[in-house]
Amino acid sequence: MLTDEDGHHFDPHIVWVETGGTVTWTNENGSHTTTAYDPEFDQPLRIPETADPWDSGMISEDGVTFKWEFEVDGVYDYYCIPHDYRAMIGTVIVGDPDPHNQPGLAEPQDELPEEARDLFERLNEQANEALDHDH
Ligand SMILES: [Cu+2]
Repeated sequence: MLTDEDGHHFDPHIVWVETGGTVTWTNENGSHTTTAYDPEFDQPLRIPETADPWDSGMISEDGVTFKWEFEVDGVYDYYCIPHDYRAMIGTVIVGDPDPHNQPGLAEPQDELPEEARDLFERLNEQANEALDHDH
């Protein structure tokens, strides 16, 4: 998670882990969250329906990490609460999910900020391509 002259980012934007794998986010600089797209946080659902959503809370110190273990195969979209409007969003692919019926691969909802919608279209393309090759 970082802020630079180009804006605010998760780097990389997409990661792919095994079922049960853990993702660790590290705050390089700035103040950020990693938060699942889930109605629990007043957002559209963009993670598997049976999965638990996560929210790191605000992380403002450099080097602080947040870890989350992913038990359910699927595509998970997440965002940074203060910077989603600047497209600070990311995707975690877990296991070997069926690309059909993944909320995380749906068309980005109209209520999402425009910059986030644009990036989601690109990330969805990359994720679909990766999963197609896999099948
Ligand atoms: Cu941020």
